[in-house]
Amino acid sequence: MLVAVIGDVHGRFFRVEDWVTELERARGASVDLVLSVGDIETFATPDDHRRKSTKRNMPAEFAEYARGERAMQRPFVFVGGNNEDFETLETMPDGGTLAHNVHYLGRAGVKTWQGLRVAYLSGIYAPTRYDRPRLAVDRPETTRQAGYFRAPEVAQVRAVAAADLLLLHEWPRGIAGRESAVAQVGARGIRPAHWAQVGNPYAAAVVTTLRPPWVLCGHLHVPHAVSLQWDDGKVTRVVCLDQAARSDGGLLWMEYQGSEVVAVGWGTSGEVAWHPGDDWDERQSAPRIRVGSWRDKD
Ligand SMILES: [Mn+2]
Repeated sequence: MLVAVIGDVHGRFFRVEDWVTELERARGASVDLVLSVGDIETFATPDDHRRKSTKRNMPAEFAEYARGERAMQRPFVFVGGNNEDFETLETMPDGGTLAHNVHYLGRAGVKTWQGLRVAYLSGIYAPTRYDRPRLAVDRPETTRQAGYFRAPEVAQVRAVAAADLLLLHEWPRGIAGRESAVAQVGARGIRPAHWAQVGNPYAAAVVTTLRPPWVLCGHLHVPHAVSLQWDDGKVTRVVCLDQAARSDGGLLWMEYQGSEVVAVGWGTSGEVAWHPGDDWDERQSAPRIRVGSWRDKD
């Protein structure tokens, strides 16, 4: 089974579908599942996109899928980011289908897709909202708060018994510049002075509780790879994806046999970057970084 993972789409659905087609040709296999780390922007009309999106210059390509003029070819399953069509997503806290093959997972929990147990937490952390109730998204001033996760959602995903994958939008704190075999490279798209503040501690707590074999996240638009070794011998491999502007760091593929990952690669070339037994660290992500690409608000 072949799974493609996509970084922040920000409306660029057409190129993402083209990349998946290229990947299928390169691997000689069809992609069974596309997982997205959020900030996809499923606005149903170009006008919605103009009015509601925080990314003014992004294409409103989802409108064609929403109108049924174009169909997503493979199941496309996403976790919410902090830039989304929240008017719609807030009506479906446990997830739902937005167009043929386009599925929102929901705010927090676990769901099984193609036999994989996918744990998920939508949104990013904001200290001013974490312990406050959600507000109705019925005016522009209440849009942004819908992109912040709340304490009960973190508790919900921390209670998940077992997961093959954890899908987040924002990085877990503690992985930028973390000591590793090639620590001097550490997330070099982000200035070392920022490393300690990158990511949020609640996502880190979820990772520590679940200890899943793989964690996938986006938000910062910086590719990064790091392994976490646990005291019980388990290893969690974290993948941070670039936004879907370039496939090199914005697309990752994982080949599964049963629930085991047997090969991983970046981009559409089909070239393998990792096999079981290989290290998973900055050597896999550093060549894909554009220095200085980190922007705070994405
Ligand atoms: Mn984001």
